[in-house]
Amino acid sequence: MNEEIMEETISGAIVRSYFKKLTDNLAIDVAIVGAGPSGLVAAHDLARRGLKVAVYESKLAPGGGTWGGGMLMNEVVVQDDAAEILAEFGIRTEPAAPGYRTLDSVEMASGLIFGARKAGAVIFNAVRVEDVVMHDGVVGGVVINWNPVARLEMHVDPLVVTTRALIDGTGHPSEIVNKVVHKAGVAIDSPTGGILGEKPMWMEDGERTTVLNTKKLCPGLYASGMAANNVQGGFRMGPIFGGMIKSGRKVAELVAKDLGA
Ligand code: 48F
Repeated sequence: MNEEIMEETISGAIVRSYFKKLTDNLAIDVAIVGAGPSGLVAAHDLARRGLKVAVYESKLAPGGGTWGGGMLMNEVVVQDDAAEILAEFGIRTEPAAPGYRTLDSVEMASGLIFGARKAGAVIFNAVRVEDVVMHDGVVGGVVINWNPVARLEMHVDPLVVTTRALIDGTGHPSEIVNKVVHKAGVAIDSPTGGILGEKPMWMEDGERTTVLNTKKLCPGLYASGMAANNVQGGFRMGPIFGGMIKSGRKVAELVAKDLGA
């Protein structure tokens, strides 16, 4: 008979399975920084192709800007073609106007998270990517730490995960591209070689350019979603999410092609 007391069984189970997850993901194919809609679609698509994918999300709850809908009204809008991608996750939409559909933002966030997990991507929440690994001009990994460590400004050294491809899905601040441009001094694939900065609201143009702006920026580094738009000087678009979803799918195709998957 197992004499171990319940408290030890439960704590031991968590510690052993978490450290297995961490150990299994110290050298991965693709790291995605930010569990917003573009990052989660990319994670789903890349994991489904058999690649080893980890998503790092600094907040406790993955989902990024999906949960709050428009001004905390928990409904969002997508175009018909993006609704087809959401349907692959089992996420339901309702017709709203010609070409547009609405959906419950909580169903979208939770459906994308569960879809990425079911496809095989691992999500590390409450983990912040604070830097990148760069060898000879090639981005080759992420430097990670607990987000509470960063928020409390504790002087604690990070750990490192090596990658074959890194996707900046951090949304408006494009934090990872910022590191590569400003800290590593790399000239990226943009009109100036640097970050142009996001423009104000223009839904139609923002939606169109989010997908166009989704690209490889330098060896080993890609950007998706609002991060891609911030890098290339695209317009913001608010609570319409088709561009984000299609950007996630596009970046996955680019990465998969480069990695031969
Ligand atoms: O911003 P976000 O939802 O990413 P997205 O895929 O989608 C943008 C839309 O939500 C919205 C919009 C739609 O029209 O304009 O803004 O581009 O999610 C980005 C996630 O990245 C996390 C952050 O907490 C958020 O959940 N994040 C940001 N920096 C880091 C990070 C970091 N350094 N390490 C880990 N996670």
